Amino acid sequence: MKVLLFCHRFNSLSQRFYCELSERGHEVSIELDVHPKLMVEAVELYRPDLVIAPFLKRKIPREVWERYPTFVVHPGPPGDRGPDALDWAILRGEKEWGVCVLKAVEEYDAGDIVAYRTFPMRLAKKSSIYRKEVTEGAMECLLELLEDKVEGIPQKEGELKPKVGQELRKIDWQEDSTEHILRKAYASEGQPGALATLEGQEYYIFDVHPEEELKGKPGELLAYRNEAVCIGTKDGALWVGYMREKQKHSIKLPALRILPKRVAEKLKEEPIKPWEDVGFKTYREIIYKEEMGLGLIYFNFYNGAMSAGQCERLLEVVRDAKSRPLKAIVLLGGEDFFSNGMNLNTIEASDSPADESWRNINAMDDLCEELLTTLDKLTLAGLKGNAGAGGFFLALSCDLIFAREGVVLNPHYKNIGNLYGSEFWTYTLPKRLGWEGAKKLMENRMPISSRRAYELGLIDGVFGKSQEEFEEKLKDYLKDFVNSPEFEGFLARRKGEKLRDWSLKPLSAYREEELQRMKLNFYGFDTSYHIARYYFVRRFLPFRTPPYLAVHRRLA
Ligand code: COA
Ligand code: THG
Repeated sequence: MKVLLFCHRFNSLSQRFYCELSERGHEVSIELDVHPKLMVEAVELYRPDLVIAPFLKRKIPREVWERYPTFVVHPGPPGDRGPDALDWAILRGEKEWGVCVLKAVEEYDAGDIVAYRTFPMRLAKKSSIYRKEVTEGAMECLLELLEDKVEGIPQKEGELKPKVGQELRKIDWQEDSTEHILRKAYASEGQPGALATLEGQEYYIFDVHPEEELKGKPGELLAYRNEAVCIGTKDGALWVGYMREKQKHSIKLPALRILPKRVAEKLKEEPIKPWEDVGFKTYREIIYKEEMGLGLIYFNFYNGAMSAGQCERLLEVVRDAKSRPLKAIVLLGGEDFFSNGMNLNTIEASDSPADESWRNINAMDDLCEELLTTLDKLTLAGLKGNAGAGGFFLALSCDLIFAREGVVLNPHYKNIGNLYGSEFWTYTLPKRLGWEGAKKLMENRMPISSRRAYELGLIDGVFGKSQEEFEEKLKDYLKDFVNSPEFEGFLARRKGEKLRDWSLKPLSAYREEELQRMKLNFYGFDTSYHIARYYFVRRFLPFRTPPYLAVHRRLA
């Protein structure tokens, strides 16, 4: 079939739909929501068998849904309608929620329901519910839709819920309990953020975590840890990891970088070491655990973006693990993302983005080098969530890579202004795919599923539907493997192979060659990287669908 996807942005759900459809043999093209006229033009150019809107805010014109079978994904159960479905569900404390695929009609979300799933709600960030429960549910609905045995059921009578305004999201430090503040912030996570007043100034807050030890006056800044700040509430305290200034198109940054210097400087540090086992809820950036000879490293960096400082902190933990009596070092990334590579936001906000890019990529490379040169232990990356660009190649610098089913990978650097890329990809990628295969993958610039990556030989295994199942299976496999008779032989062969490779061409030569090309991206005449990053971090919407997404526009 020819499937056209309408998206507000080519976000994680749209990418998952793209992978699952194209890998099942369908031809998929994408039209971003730029203007209703262009949506009509897109179907006329492409003449699709099916139109699906996985993530769309604007109305699909009548000319489209009258002539082509057209379906929308709504992140709510039957009977629910409107633009901020998950936001309402979190604010109202719904116990059960869902996702529907419905037929597009004139009225928003009022068409027949062709498939739906329900799930128990967690008290969690909107973006987390969206990336896990909603995405998995929507995928199952999509597969039902493709099987074509679907009989629509009429959407229940229900009024269209309006958008959630800032009056419901805004934090009232005097009145709101910690739980209420968490709900407001969770319901607003990702976009648009919840407004909060700190030291007389209003900010949008993100990446909010509960705190069970520290206490302080409501709205009072109490401490910092890494670059997050702890704030008192009327019944306790909480942590804010990221903030954004109030004006439009400001950049989300670690909280400590947004607060005025005079405020930040007065805060006292409340550090926790990665290996410390605290028995209460609080904010942790990197957690290190040991289990039966395995060194497990978790790093929950917001949006998977790794600033130079975060790379350095992670490097230190990897170095410590290397010196421990372990069989394996296991990188487990964060919950929503494994990693998305260097942090474009902190780069953009620095005094010299070119210098900061250089610092960040070198910090990423130091981390990869430390992993690559681990010869007496197994290194392994376990991808519970998505990975892209340098974040994927960070995983590739480990001996083995396993991923959860349904993970979406962007194993290339093309999407931010044609970066050449580093992280030793010129060493690790051709080893797995050969030079031809590596080149093809790098030039493709579209996402692929973990399953496809496994078929290509890019990763070593795919299993587990949920993150819990994935992590459990991964640990079980590893505990067997590191104690099996084959293990020492595996390590010895791996070591021999690496040393042979590096006697032909030293690892440092790969790094230098890549960084020479990156230097041109950062400091050269072609400014595409700086321009692409400028628009990316400010979340500007595209003013046209790029031809690499819109197959129909390429043919035309
Ligand atoms: N450096 C810095 N930032 C990076 C990065 C890097 N290297 N790599 C990725 N990121 C950031 C992106 O900027 C983006 O940030 P943002 O959250 O501030 O926009 C984020 O990582 C990943 O975003 P994306 O892939 O676009 O989104 P998503 O699909 O994973 O989730 C949601 C975003 C959940 C907020 C959004 O899709 C949503 O609101 N969904 C609900 C939709 C809904 O309710 N629809 C109803 C019908 S209208
Ligand atoms: N039918 C058609 N187009 C659609 C949907 C549909 N486009 C996507 C849409 N479903 C997804 N769901 C919604 C539901 C409500 C709103 C947006 C997307 C909504 N939006 C405006 C707002 O944000 O305030 C309302 C103003 C406007 O219409 O411009 O309410 O089922 N054909």
